[in-house]
Amino acid sequence: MARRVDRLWTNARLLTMAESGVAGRDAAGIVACAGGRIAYAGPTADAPAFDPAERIDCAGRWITPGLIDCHTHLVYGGDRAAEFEMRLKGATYQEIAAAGGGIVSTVRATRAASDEALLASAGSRLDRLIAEGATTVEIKSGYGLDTASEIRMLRVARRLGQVRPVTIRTTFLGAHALPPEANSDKQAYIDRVCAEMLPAVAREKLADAVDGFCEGIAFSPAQIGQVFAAAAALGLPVKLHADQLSDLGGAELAARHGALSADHLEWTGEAGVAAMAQAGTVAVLLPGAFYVLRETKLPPVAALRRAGVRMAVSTDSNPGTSPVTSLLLAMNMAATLFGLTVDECLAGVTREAAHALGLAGEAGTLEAGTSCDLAIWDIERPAELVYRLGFNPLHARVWRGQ
Ligand code: DI6
Ligand code: FE
Repeated sequence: MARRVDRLWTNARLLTMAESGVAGRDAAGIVACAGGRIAYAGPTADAPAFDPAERIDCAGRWITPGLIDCHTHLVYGGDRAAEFEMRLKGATYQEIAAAGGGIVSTVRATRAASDEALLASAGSRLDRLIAEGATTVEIKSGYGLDTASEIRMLRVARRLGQVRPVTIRTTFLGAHALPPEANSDKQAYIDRVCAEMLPAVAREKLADAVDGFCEGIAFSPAQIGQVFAAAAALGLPVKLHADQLSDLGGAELAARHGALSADHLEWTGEAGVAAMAQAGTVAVLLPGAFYVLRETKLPPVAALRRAGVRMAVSTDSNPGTSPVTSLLLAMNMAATLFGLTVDECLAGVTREAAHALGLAGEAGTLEAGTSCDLAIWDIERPAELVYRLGFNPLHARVWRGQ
């Protein structure tokens, strides 16, 4: 008896991204979907008999898992075009931040924006990601920096998941920068993050994870450790903006707290890589920020690879250091600037990005049981997704089987 399914995509070439096999490439494959989940994805020859309600002929197109952007700051007010112009004239990111610009200027604009304005501007950025095949997007808070504003950002992020056909994961980033009213007292602000902001966010179940910015212009390892302990007490997983502009031991700190991911990592040393490998912490590489800030210190990709650390690739979409809304471009930059292979780039925006969000087995691969999130591409070979710039060959996108 043929198994009844909702949809069957036939005559496709599959990049299943399953852990086994060379990136799970199947020259002639099918995908079957039942109840929004993949019932089968693999070679046509090995497939059981299916009786689909709908059959879609892919005419030899490639199917990958729907793309996952595992590190974004999509919700914010205003823009930072003026700061971009200042940097073109020679000011550095750190100088602008120290002078009250940078993240804090976006905090002012975000607090001043209405919920509707935040939803609209973030929605249009999200649409750019969706148009390139994204089916899961992580969104951080961190431009509110007081309880009410952080909660507002996270509510807007959650609402985006109701008004767009995409899975949204939210991350509380209260420890992103010192708000203007904090009078330079970082410790008092971190105490407030732990005692007031984080519990309020957790009470409303508005965050799937907790993040922090460990950096000279932001918070110390001890302060981030305090935030991570508070997150653990509330049962929330953690991740970290680590070693982006200097090596404060961010990778080790993240690993010590069993973080899902440590992100950026330009300044991470051997000890940090070893700690991440030991803890199973994913390395999230963010070449957009590296490019925009014209950084020269490269993340330790060869060491991460040698140590078997999973490497994800993400846009870091934010108004200051990475005004990027293209995962295809992020892959190109990860290859050209960081030396990732095509297979590493593709895994970085699918399977490994799922690991960075704690969604392994739920998204990021084409395997029986995972959410039926697909990107169907008009390409001859997968490398085209990485090597072409400003080219979007998405033919169709499927989210939860639709
Ligand atoms: N690192 C980044 O790249 C972003 N945040 C962070 O902690 C930058 C955010 C911004 O400049 O607005
Ligand atoms: Fe970031």
